[in-house]
Amino acid sequence: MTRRQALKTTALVTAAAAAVPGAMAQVPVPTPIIPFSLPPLPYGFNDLEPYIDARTMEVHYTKHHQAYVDNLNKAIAATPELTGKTIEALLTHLNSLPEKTRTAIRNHGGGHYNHSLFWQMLKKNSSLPSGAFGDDLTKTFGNLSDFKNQFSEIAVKIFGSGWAWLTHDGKGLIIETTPNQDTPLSAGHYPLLGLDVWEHAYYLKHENKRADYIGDWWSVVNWEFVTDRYAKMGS
Ligand code: MN3
Repeated sequence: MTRRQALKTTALVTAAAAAVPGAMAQVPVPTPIIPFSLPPLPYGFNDLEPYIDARTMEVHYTKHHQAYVDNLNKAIAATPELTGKTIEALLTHLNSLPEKTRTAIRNHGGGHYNHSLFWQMLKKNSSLPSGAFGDDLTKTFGNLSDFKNQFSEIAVKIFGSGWAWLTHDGKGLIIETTPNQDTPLSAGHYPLLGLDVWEHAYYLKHENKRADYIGDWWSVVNWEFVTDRYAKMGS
């Protein structure tokens, strides 16, 4: 019997023993489940130039977002009873999460969720808001330019790191902000458009000039995605 055959035989015997209740058997180490991964970027790093530069896109996606994913997976590994839950389910019910990993999931899970949305909310040469979304946006904020002004004013004033959002709170469209990587989901709000104002999102190109970054960001907002997301709301 070769060593390989011997190992195979041992494995079979172990498996058979494991099937017998109470039998002394070594429990095989299960393949670790890695629940979350970096979603594919729907464009190349340089496709949003000159508004968002390639280097910022690359670092933001491959380093920052990847770190949120890795740390979220570590938190899930530490509380395996959460394995298989969607990111939306985890973030919507933060208070029901085990205390041990609640903060890690809030921060890193929030980072993963927010960035996964953020990449999809960017596109060069998008068409403008339309359909029911376009109508409701106008009814709530005035014309598109009025909305942009109100949103920009709120986003520029966020102290420290966080996000500005257009959400639906169950009654209508609102502009709101969240600190750090908190997400509107945790307040029961449905995010439609989000702007990352962490310095890592703009510092390489825009340095400390957040207002310039916001001005450039409007040129690459994917209104088609937002319009579509509004139409799918509640479904
Ligand atoms: Mn970011």
